Amino acid sequence: MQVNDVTRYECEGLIAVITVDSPPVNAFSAKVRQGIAGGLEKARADEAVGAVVLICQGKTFFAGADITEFGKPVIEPSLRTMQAMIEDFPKPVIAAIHGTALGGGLETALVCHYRIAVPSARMGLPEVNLGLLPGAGGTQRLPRVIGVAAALDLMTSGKQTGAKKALDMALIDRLADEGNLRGEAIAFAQAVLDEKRPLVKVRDMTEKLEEARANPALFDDFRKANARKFRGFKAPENIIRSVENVLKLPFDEGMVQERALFNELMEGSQSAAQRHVFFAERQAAKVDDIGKDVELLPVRKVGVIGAGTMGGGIAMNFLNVGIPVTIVETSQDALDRGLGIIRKNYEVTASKGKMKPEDVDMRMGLLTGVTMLEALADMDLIIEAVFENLDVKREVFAKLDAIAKPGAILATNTSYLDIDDIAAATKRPESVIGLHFFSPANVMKLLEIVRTKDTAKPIVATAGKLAKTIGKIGVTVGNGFGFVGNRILAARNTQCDQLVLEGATPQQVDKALYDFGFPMGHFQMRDLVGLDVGWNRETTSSANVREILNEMGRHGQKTKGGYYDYDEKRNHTPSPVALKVIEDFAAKQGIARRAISDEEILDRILYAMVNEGARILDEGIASRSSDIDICWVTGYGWPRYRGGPMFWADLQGVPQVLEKLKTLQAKHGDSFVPSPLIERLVAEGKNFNQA
Ligand code: 3H9
Repeated sequence: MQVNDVTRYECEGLIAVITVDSPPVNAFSAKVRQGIAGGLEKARADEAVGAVVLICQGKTFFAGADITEFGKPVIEPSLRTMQAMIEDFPKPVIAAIHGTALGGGLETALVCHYRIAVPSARMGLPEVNLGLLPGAGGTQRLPRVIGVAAALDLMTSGKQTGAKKALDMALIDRLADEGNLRGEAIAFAQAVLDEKRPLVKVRDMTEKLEEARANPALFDDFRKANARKFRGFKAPENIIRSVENVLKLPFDEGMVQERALFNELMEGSQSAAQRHVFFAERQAAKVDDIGKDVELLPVRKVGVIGAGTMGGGIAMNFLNVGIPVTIVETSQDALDRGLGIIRKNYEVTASKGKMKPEDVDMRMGLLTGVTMLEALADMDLIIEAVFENLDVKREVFAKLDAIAKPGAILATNTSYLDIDDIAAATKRPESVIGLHFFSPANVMKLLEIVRTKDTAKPIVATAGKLAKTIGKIGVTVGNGFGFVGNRILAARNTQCDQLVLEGATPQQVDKALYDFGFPMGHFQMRDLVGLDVGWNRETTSSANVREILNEMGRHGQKTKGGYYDYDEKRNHTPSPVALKVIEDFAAKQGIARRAISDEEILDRILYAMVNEGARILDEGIASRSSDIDICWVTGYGWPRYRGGPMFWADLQGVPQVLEKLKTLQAKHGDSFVPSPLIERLVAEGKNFNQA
């Protein structure tokens, strides 16, 4: 019998089964909560019912609170009211878990009296990723089940635990056979009745807390050990404080405090930013004119041209998911070096226990190294990762055109060049696309999928699917200098270079960016990447500080000197040599150096970036402002808790952004001329998200 359109109620002997079917992920929407409450009422009223099984249909158990309801008035029963009904239910309630029990989903399983799960099920409290804490009792109940240290780790990392490990930790009571969850949950419920097992309430458990009681330093040790990881984020600290309450307060008071700490996060800008990122990541996978009907091309064999750092990293992505790769280099030496580095990378991963030793050989077994492009004739996808020079790339593509089979996807990993120009070297520009990986390519999440005016839809759709397959977040962007990410980086470059000439030091600029939340400063990043990337020894002409540093052999970390000096362990210190170069160059340019405040540094950098983002949006290079945010959060270290440059701009208010740009333009010139889009948005009373 249907309780409502997402909840079914059935009886199997003495057991009532409440089944929720609310795609896509059975989040606790008002309807779901009402359905469960309705089901429980029926089970309470029916004297023939001895126990209740709570189970879900579809791909997963409850994935948590319905995030789309956050910030709206609560419709009763709230999640907590519904949980109280379950916990205080006079008959045993058994949670039957498959898929992922996440957030409020796991918290609801924890108010059930017993839990059973299939081996493939996964469990976790990922609220921290949304800038929140588990606010439906998770911080108070999980430590009581698995202990304080393990609970802190799970909640502050958002990690998921598999069902077998969950059984070991006593997070669940029983494993069911895969595919027979309903049957086994009913049998388990019957056993609970037959054995007259008690109504176990996690809230009453205390045994697992003893270890932490004996070690009160645990919390501060945990804070210290994770200080770097948690830097800037508010949610981990609120989680820790809430777990501290588990030891200090009676359960009900702990719950009151949990709610207060949850509300504090919910009302703050960090959670809004992180929730924005959550939806923006999913939105990025959707391309307006590419529906589900667009044909996807098979990608069973991949060719990579260039076995340097980039080519090697790109190849690893495919090897990691079992797709064979043929990698091409011009000489046997370069090829051997490249293959050696890939193997070494895998061996290092294995030595850290993050990969089985036998997987190293398995992955290397999928890799073929060659020195002839002709070996790529039967590849489904070929990715070029050679030197960043238009003529070189055009030459490669002209050759590929003659070699690659019809229908093959021809991709370039260029970071700035015009892909239409590259595609024009072939007779099949519709097959050409940009796949812009970020260094290190096997680690960084972002993949800019660059679509030219000619790229065929199946090629774009296939690239999007492929991004998911290899664990990347693909953002489809248009073809234009630097696409999205690097074009905004270029705007940041201009300001950073100018700021140091006008009087700031590299470390002052870097500190401002670090304090804003970037993992490292601008000049540190340049030194890390290498100042010689894109520098040409033949044509260099001391035209800027960077060229001069390169001419002096200061290429960054690898030469122990760039904008900073580096010791053997790559620790950096301010460089008097680099500062002298900057001062001399400024003098040559007639720039009078002055004291520059941190506020000016941040304003100039951030507003220049936002302005460039607005231009990119206006030109259609990005199709939505949230795509720009995703590029910068996942590719360039923009702090997730600030949501990306365009979200940050919306938070400032678009009229304020316009005012600020006008002020900066008056003081610092034309690089701050506001994008026409900003003027239009202000006139229309809209923000970037509505552009
Ligand atoms: C919470 O529980 C707070 C409580 O502690 C306290 C409350 C008082 N709500 O990811 P997918 C949508 S906070 C609403 O592509 P997958 C998603 O936007 C919550 N919508 O699928 C997408 O929509 P669309 C804690 C949600 O198979 C669609 O579902 N829980 C929610 O790759 C498919 O999603 C979490 O943080 C939601 N909770 O992965 C879990 N979840 O199709 C968040 C998803 O329109 N969810 N959607 O783009 C996930 O991690 C993944 O979605 C999941 C499935 C692993 C479940």
